[in-house]
Amino acid sequence: MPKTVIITCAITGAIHTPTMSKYLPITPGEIADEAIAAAAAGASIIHLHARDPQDGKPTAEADVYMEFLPAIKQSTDAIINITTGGGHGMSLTERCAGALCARPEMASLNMGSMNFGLFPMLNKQHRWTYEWEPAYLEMTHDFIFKNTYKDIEWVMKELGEDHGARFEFECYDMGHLYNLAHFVDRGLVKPPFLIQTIFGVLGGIGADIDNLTHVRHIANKLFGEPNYEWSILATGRHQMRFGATGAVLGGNVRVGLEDSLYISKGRLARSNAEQVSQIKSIIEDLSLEIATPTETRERLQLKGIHQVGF
Ligand code: KMH
Ligand code: ZN
Repeated sequence: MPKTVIITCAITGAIHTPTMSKYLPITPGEIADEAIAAAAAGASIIHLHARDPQDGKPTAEADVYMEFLPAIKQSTDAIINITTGGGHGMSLTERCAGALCARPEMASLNMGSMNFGLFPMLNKQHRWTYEWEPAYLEMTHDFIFKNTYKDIEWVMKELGEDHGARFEFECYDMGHLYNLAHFVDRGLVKPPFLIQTIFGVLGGIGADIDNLTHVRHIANKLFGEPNYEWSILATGRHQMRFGATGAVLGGNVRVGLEDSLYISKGRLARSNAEQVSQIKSIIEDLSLEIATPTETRERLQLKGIHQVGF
């Protein structure tokens, strides 16, 4: 029997800006509503960032996270996964402030330093609602998303060892898989690993299906099932095609407005739940089943909803 497919939904992220889509959730209330609806639609993991409620800029304020986390916990049994990637331009401690305060079951962990180019999106828009938006995108022309070995070790210690969080290992390129294997060799992280392989970020591996199969092949060699759960996310228009192909190849899938604002060519997704419903029906049309939060917790050996700090 094929395994059930774990759907992660990344609700708002720090890549898109408010002018790009009126459906991008900004305020704590919007983020909570979108997360609850995505969970009801079939997502068992909810990946979260926070935004300044006034202007939608990614924020590091733990207080803002605390305005939406309890509501999501009360209304769903989905697993809450908090970013340690934060927003572009934040320091590592700023990036981790929400996760350190909330001590979630899961947190993201970015597996290498890299270029992370958002500036091509400047060409898609001519009028911006907020001044920070074009400046934020432009800044990525000369920006390194810094995740040194020391940074990664710090997150592993502060969140993993000290608070029992398990990680969504964000791997944007082949080298990131080898970085994870290095930490496994040193005994700093233990299986099972949720390895989120990411395609289509400018600065990471491209959204070519040959890369998808190659990544799977190398991950099997480095980690081998059942030591890891493979998950796939692709940006923008590649989102559903990669999700569907990944599911066929035995993977789990991430969708959400963090990664793509669209539901089909030229059509903005009206909600995160719309993307979750779409990938769920693709999965079910393939005669596969989606995982429940209970199954996901068991497979990833998570500490449980009662062990969090919110
Ligand atoms: N904010 C991006 C630079 C994560 O959540 O850990 C990367 C990111 C990944 O959002
Ligand atoms: Zn994220």
